[in-house]
Amino acid sequence: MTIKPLIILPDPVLRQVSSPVERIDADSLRLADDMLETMYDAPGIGLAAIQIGVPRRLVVIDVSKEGEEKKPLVFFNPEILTATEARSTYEEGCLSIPDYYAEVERPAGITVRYVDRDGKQQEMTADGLLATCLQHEIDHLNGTLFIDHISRLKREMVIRKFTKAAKARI
Ligand code: GNR
Ligand code: NI
Repeated sequence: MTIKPLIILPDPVLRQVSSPVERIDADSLRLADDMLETMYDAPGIGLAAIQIGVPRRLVVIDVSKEGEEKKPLVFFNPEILTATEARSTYEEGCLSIPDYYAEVERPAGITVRYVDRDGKQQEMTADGLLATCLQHEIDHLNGTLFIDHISRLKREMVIRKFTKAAKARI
């Protein structure tokens, strides 16, 4: 397994729409394992393939609490089937927007359809942090970032800050 470098705002790669994973083979399973290792190293609770520069519809998540047993989840081609009317608000962060956090309101519960590591179609109903994280990751597959859900003023401030930092690094 390999820890991969993370793509950081304002890299336009983050705005790409990812394509479906065609088949669950050794390559796609290795990609999932590399993503899990990269996520645990960061550390983060979720990662979309595009965050390591791979435009494929693949998400990994682990929302287990520290000190508890790890619970790695892998979702190929996840799709939201239903969302609750009820909303919940979490302070979100993103490994592609380091050290910036903001409250985002999203549906409190969702049902997702996805393909698992064995290539089997599955459905999962999620609430709490898992529901929020799944929506954050599925947004990445569509080129959407959590800052797209905050005020334009805040979003433009964050983008400006990260654009300046990127220019200073070149
Ligand atoms: O590590 C992460 N924490 C987090 C906290 C609240 C809501 C969503 C997340 S996902 C984020 C990792 C990440 O950037 N995934 O794309
Ligand atoms: Ni993110």
